[in-house]
Amino acid sequence: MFLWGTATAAYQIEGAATEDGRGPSIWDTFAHEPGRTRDGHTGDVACDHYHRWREDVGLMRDLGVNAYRFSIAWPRIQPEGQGAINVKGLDFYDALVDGLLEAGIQPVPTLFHWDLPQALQDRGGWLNREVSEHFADYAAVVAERLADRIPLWITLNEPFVHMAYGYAMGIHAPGQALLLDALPAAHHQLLGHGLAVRALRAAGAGQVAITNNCTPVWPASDSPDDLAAAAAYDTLHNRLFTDPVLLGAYPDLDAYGADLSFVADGDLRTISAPIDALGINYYNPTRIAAPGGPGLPFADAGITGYPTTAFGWPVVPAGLRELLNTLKSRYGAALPPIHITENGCSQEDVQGPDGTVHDQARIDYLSGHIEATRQAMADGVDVRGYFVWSLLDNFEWAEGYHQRFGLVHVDFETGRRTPKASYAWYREHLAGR
Ligand code: IFM
Repeated sequence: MFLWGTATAAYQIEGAATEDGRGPSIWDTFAHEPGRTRDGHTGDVACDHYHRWREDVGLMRDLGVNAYRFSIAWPRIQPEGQGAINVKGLDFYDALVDGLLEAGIQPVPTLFHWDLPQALQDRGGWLNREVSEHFADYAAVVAERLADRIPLWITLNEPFVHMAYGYAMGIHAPGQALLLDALPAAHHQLLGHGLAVRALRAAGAGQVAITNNCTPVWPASDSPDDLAAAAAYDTLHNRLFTDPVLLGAYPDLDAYGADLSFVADGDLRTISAPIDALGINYYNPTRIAAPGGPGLPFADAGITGYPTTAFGWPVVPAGLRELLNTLKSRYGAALPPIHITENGCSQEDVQGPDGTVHDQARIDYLSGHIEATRQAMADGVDVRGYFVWSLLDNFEWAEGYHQRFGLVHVDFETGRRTPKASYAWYREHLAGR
């Protein structure tokens, strides 16, 4: 059965940041530091999904999706990131999973969507190899409770973005700007993934996947310098997180002069434990030129000539077909079935007098990308699912509540949910299948 779903993440929607024993995460800390997020927004309340989850499951049931990708907040399960288990945290997700199944919706949990327990950050976060082992222990705790009802697990969400924005550039939590010294945070996330795959299997989990955020990389010209820069960027953004998982080897990182001494014997064997699916989050391609000076071996050349989202991201549905075909040719038989675990756009949504948002641009975005997925499947790419980002308008990280991605409008003062025109469009699309 093809999975048609929506996706969310814990810190972006749950709120209830200090309730029922939840410990602080790096995002609680970061968002409360002055100047870190736009207008000082935090996820303290967010969409209040922790209290309103039944209503949200009802919205999905009426929408007609057969799957829901959500994330589990590690600090709800282990407030200190290791050791003591908070049973109320497990109870919350247990009830959510049962509620979804009763509504005919397959639960697809992600174990880590960036909300690392602060106590582990205090020990270095993902720069510390030990965190990989704590992650596997946490995965086992969750799976022991839920594995009997979960068809598909996702270990990590977008380890590239977490490393690049969180550890290299300081735009996301934990707010470190280490540039290439952030690379151990890539390796330890991947090691955590591999150890978690083992732990999930031992706990009787069904299918296991990892979700990467991938981008087709377009060289700004055919000049050898631009081609080399594009290859270097492709290595950092795409291959660094997928080659070790699917091929058991890091790509050539010479362009970065990287010192990989943090890779221990046996790590790549652990990281490349077989997985059942690859999650792909696609938003847009990236155009890359040679750098104008010293520093990183690439420069973002920007893309013009396409419509843009409220974030300014170019809307290029054909990029998704290109990406899926590139993955197929790059990894061949090593490529497992793919789920598009996120795809969607922020728009300048305006509520009409009746409360409805007529978000035609979002409808165009989604229909274009679903068509691109269909074309890639016709090309021979094995795609098994498509999840819209996002069910609800939510906390968009450093942008706070300013970027709205939802099929459902959320009034962040009252928590009121109002389905948008795109919700009605997706419902019709699903009903037609
Ligand atoms: O909101 C994020 C999500 O958490 C991860 N993928 C991209 C989305 C839009 O920026």
